[in-house]
Amino acid sequence: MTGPVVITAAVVGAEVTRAQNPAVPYTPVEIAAAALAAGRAGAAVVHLHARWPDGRPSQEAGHFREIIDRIRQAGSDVVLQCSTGGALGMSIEERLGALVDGAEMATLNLGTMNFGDGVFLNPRPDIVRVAARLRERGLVPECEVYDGGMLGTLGWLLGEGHLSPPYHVQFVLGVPGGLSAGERQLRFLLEGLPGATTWSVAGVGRHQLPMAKLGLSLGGHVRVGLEDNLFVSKGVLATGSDQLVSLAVDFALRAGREPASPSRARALLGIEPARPS
Ligand code: KMH
Ligand code: ZN
Repeated sequence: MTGPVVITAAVVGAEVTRAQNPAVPYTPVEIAAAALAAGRAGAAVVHLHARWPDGRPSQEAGHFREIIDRIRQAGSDVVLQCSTGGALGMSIEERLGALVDGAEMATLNLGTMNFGDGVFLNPRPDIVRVAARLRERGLVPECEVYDGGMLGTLGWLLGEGHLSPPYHVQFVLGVPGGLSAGERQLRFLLEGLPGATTWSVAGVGRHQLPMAKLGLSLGGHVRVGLEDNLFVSKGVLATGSDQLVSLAVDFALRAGREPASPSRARALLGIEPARPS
């Protein structure tokens, strides 16, 4: 497989903590620094969450604004993707707080599921509401697919006109409660995609790096970072999401895939070219 690969760095997430890995960023300053380092390492897209200074998940617009401003003020043109997934237990209104000016993409989670010991609530009316908000704001949706049935919802959204291209699909595999991470599972999902689309894969925990290699070999794009995985190898903590991005870059080059620049990623994902700030 040839063609550039869009590497997304999920640098913070909502669930992982500094007690698990001291490199998990919390403040806007730290999150922006992690995003900038990931961009320098070769990520074209950063998937952003926010935190309160004590590490609790935040969907406060002010936090997202500060993160984005800091990334742009540092001169990075990395593609900015904000999470509307937030954290378990947040209302949909709270989750939409992440949609601030400057965001270019945002996630659209395609179904309710067990998520570890909790429940990640995404009833269909909420999905439709998030999709409408993304459309209003001109954001390219990244559809988060954790299990096979969510592809049915993707097809329904397209059929009802709630979603239309450009959109991107992210398969997040290995969440306890979702589809497990493996080649058979990914191939099954790819067969179920309703129509041509760009797609990417994110493996959770120890599946992250093997799934990145698999995604590369199948012609997809890949996501790595501390949100999904805290380790660089068995028992060895990653020093940051940039280290995981560097590994993904190595895998890509070995697979004959050039890591896409942010501007190439915008063209591939159907995002308007970045406006000079
Ligand atoms: N924190 C997870 C429950 C997203 O970013 O859109 C959901 C999540 C998905 O991280
Ligand atoms: Zn996320």
